[in-house]
Amino acid sequence: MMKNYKGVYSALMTPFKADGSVDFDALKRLADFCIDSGLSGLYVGGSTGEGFLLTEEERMEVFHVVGKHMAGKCNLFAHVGAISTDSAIRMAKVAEESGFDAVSAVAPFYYSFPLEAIKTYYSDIMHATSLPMLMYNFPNAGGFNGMLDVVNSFIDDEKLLGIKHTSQNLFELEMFKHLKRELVVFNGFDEMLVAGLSMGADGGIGSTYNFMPKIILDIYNNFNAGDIRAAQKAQEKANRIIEAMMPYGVFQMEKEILKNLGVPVGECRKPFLPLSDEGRAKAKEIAASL
Ligand code: MN9
Repeated sequence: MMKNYKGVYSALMTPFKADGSVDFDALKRLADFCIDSGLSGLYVGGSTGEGFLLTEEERMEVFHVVGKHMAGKCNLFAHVGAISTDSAIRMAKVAEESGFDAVSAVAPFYYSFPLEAIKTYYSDIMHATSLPMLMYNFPNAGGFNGMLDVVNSFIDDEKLLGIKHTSQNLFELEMFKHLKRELVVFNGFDEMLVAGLSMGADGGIGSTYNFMPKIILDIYNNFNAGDIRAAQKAQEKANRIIEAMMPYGVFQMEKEILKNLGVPVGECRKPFLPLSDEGRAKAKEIAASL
C-alpha cells in the first residue's frame, strides 16, 4: 500500500549563520516549527532552500540532518535536481540513506538540453535508488516547457510519484492529473493554492508555508471540507501578505519574518541582496499581523 502523500509541505528554507555557513541547529528548529504547526511534510533543498547556492556536500548534509531529525514524523521530499546527472544521483543516494520518502528534481538547465536528454536524466535518477520521483516542473526558472511530455513517457513507471507544479498554467496541472489519477500533483505557487486545488492538485508545496502554516492549512482544510468560500477568504489573506512581500524579495522577507516570529534562520546567500530597511519594517509588520 502506497503511503499517502497528499497534503501541504513547506519548501524548507536553509538557515545560515552570520559567517555564511549552514546553521544546522536552526534548520532543525525550523523543521520542528513547520511540522508542529500541522504541515504534512517538508520539501528540502529546492528553490526556497537555496539549493543551487549550496555546494553538493552542503545539500547532502542538509538531507542527512533533516532526515535524522524528522525520522518518522512527517513526509520528506529531497530536491536533488542539478545540471549534472551524476551529481543528482549522488545526492539521491544520500536522500535514500537519510530516510527520505522521495526525490524531486528540476529539469537540467542552462544548455537547453533536448527532450531526450531530459528524459534520460530523469530515468537515470529514478533508477539509481529505491526512491520514487516527484518531478519539479518550474518552467519560469529552468526554461523547460516540456514536462507533460516527460511525465507521459514515464506514465507506466511505478517510480514516478508525481509532479510539483510551479507554474501559473493550471490547465497543465489538470492535464498531469488526467494522464494518471494516481500521480500526486502539488501546487507550487502559494498565491494560487485554492485555484490549484480546484484544478485537481492533491496539495501544495511552498515557501510561505514556512512562516504562515496556519493560513495555508486554513486554505487546504476548508477546501477539503467543501467550504470554498472560507478557503478563498484564507487565500485572500495569504495573498495580501505575499503581495506586500514581493517588492522586497520573497525569500529575504520570509527569513526576516521568521526572525520576528522567534525562529531565526539568518539571511539569504549571495547573490541575493540583504533586505532593505524598508523591507525589514514591512516584515516586522507582517509578523505582528500573524
Ligand atoms: O515552489 C515557491 N516558488 C519559488 C514554491 O519560490 C520559485 C513559491 O512558494 C513562491 O515562493 C511563492 C511566492 O511567489 O508562491
